[in-house]
Amino acid sequence: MFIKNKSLDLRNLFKKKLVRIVGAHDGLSAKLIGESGFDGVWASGLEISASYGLPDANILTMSEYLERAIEMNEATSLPVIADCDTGYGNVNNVIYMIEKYEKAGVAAICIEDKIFPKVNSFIEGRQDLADIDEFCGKIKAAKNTQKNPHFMVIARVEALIAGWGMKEAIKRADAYAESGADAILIHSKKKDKKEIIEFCKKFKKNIPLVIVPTTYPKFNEKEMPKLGIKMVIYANHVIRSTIKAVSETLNKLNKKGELSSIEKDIAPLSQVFDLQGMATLKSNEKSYLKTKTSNTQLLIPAAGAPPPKEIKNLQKIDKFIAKNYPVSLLKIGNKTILDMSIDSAKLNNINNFKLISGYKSDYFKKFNSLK
Ligand code: SPV
Ligand code: MG
Repeated sequence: MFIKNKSLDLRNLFKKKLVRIVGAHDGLSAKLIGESGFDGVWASGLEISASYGLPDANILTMSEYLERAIEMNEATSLPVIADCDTGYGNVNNVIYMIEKYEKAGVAAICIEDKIFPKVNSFIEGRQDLADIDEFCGKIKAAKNTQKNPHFMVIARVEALIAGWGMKEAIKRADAYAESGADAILIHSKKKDKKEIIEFCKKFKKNIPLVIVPTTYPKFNEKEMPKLGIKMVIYANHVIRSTIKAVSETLNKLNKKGELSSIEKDIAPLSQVFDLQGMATLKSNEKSYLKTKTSNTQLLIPAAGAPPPKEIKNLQKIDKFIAKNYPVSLLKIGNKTILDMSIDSAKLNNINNFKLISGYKSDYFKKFNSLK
């Protein structure tokens, strides 16, 4: 069986100037990223927990994050980088985690040097950093556990987030690079890019840098490569645009009380069906879904001339039609006798009809499809 090596795909992307990654929370959001021209998907802890309506603070378990990462990975051909927070515990949790994520076909994981349970980096208050040596142990264990040589382990430095300063950030990044990390994610919550630029200039190891410019959005991709930045992650912008769009649509509908007021603001159903892969489903049915009756052709004898006495005497039959139309085009209630035959055949999954006409066969023109 062919299994795509997305870790290798991601490694190859590093040949580009800058790898552009976008955060997602489920299969659909990952698929939309796949169709938008970006390089990969970040299975964001913030987005996933927000999509559950829960804080980004390790309330969800590893299995729940993994399930979403798998969903995303299967929904797109792009590589998925999983945000694995602190590794869900100590080094033994990290080993188990690597086995699971690698087996699932996730291209890379990222672990951060905080203490479990972490809290999102932009939340004021406790941002407890892990001991450097303990975190280096997690990186080494992760690298020794992976089986695919291309699988990537990204080490995330939270020293600037926790307020420990630039020196500590560089010290940690150096130690993590020496422990075998494949890239360093340096995180900052400053409102401008100066702190990150300073870090990039002071960091001397030859290992790719990754940034998440959420709080310093005035940072153009063109500036990044010359600073050693190899990957940029737009981590939470999908869920934020979702929240805004959904709230605005619901408010409008609530106010107007009529669906037409929001129709132009929302995706057409046809786009939903496209994203779901309905076209493939239909073509699979055509190729493979054989039922007992799917090859059956129904011959409908409809050559009869009007009108047997019995029909003439029936009530509710239009006298002109009864005199001039083929019998099968007589209406009983709202339906012709022919329509009734067709409908009951369709109920039995017979969709291939042949009409045998005779008397006034041109009246059957409207049944062109039955030729
Ligand atoms: C995430 O997207 O979950 C991240 C990035 O870890 S951040 O929210 O910026 O910490
Ligand atoms: Mg996170």
